[in-house]
Amino acid sequence: MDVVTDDESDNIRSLLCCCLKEKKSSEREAKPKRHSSKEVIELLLLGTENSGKSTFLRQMQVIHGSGFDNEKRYEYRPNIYQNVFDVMDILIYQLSQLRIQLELSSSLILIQEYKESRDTQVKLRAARFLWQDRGIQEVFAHRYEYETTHRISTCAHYFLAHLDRISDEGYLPETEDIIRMRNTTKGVTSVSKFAIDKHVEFHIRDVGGGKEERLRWVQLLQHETKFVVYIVAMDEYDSYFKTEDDVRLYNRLQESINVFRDIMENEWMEHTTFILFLNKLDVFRKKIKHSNISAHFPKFEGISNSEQDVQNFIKNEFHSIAKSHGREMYHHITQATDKNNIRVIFDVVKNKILEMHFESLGLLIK
Ligand SMILES: Nc1nc2c(ncn2[C@@H]2O[C@H](COP(=O)(O)OP(=O)(O)O)[C@@H](O)[C@H]2O)c(=O)[nH]1
Ligand SMILES: [Mg+2]
Repeated sequence: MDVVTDDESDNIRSLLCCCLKEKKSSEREAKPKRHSSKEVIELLLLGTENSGKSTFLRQMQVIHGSGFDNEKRYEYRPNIYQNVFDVMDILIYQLSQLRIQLELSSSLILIQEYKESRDTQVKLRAARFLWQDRGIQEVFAHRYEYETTHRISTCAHYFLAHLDRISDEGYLPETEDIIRMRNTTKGVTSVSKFAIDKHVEFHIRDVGGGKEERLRWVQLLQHETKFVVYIVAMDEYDSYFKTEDDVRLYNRLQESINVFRDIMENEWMEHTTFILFLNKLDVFRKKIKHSNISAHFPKFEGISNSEQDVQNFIKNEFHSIAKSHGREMYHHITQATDKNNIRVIFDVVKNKILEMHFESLGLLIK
């Protein structure tokens, strides 16, 4: 859970603005880069924490990279275990907070075992049996009541549902597990290179989206970034986080809009093309059936359980900011966990980027 004080948040935002403004326009001319004989296109992934940046990049590794070999899969094991422990820690804690009864008396011993053991396999086994207890499942069903302080990751249910497989000693993560894994990105990860064809290579950079991590965006944005994919978790319209003093609640979608505005307000970003990904379509679709966006965004006008109306509203929140800065922006509705969806969307994005890139070099023959 990402908790910072208001002051900290304001400081970070103003620092982001100042640093961005420092760059002189003469320094920001985007220069095409060449590595050997290939044209290199740099793409930076931005967006608040949990929006799907790393998932998109891992999906690219599957579609346009070499996927994950066994060694790599093995390396992901602790991370996947941590996804299980993160959710189980919260469920056990909230069990007592919500005063929900366990279904089975044996679960009490399992909780003790889970809490006290330092052995990964013992903890996994305990988690596996605990998840079968209806009391624990009930705590999970109440997750929206405590998500402001103890957020349960989007794919937590997937990992709990696959605990039989994951808790096996010989477990080797499947591609789907790696795609769905939550891994808090710290710092700027190295560039992932994808050879799209003989002539073009995409260099995609993923960064941490947490508040304290956003300072690092400055260094990257000063780095002649021509193309930015800004990712938004559409399902966050009814989700909040608390600041350290526990007084104010901040809407996560509003936070993403604010961060986007901060970036747009910087004049030296004028050479950067933004592509908006409205992500987590699957979660969003389920959510709008029971959660009314008007309760969180009173200015919403439309039918609250209409996928199209709510999507248009969210999309327009971002487009109006881009437009007020005279910027054109492309957007796509995405589901980063869905390989086919990302394959198709990236193909469209790639073609558009190539068109713009070669046009800027004066190489496009119309
Ligand atoms: N169901 C679903 N989960 C998603 C989608 N995109 C990302 N996630 C999950 O959301 C969590 C956070 O994603 P991540 O890529 O780590 O976000 P980041 O902080 O922006 O890098 C992970 O568990 C992902 O598997 C999506 O479109 N649908
Ligand atoms: Mg990440």
